[in-house]
Amino acid sequence: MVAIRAYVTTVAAAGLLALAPSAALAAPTALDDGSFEYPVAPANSFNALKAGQTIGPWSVDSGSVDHIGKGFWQAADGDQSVDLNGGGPGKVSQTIRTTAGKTYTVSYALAGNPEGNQGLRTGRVLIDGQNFQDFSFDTTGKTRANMGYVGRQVTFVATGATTTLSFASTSATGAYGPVIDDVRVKSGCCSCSTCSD
Ligand SMILES: [Ca+2]
Repeated sequence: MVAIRAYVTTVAAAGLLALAPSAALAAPTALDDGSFEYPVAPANSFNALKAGQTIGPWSVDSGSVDHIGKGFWQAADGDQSVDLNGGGPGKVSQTIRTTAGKTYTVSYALAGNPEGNQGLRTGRVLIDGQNFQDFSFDTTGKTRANMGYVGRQVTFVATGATTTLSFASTSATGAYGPVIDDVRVKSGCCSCSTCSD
């Protein structure tokens, strides 16, 4: 009787797993749309998004950001990117599957909104809400057609089955913030050979 009960429990557990998102069986890291290509933002324009709204799999957690459409300015990958300042500093996050104790490397392309008063645009990468990397980008001399993206990376060790990755502006530069695109997460250390910092 005990054995039968154990069997039934196992089947029930498997049934629950089958009902979970199919992503549960996918690769160990699963950042979705790190290029901000979905949804499609207005061409030659952008969508202004506030805290509580989403950009595909990304959530806007605080402040406001602009989801930049094709043609508005150069993207680092694909057509679209994100200005982490909408009306002011904002923050976007995505929770990914991780394995506790494993090392992961986040790489991303960084630039800044070249409009307004050119100069430094600043922000940070947060892992589970903790500041893991401050970044800055100088937009001096940059244009919408030549954004001057640079590759950056940051490495973290996961502490749980999920990890929340966030990019936040710390830039008190009004509507002109740091710009990110082409976010990738790979297991292991320092896999981005072209990245600096
Ligand atoms: Ca993109």
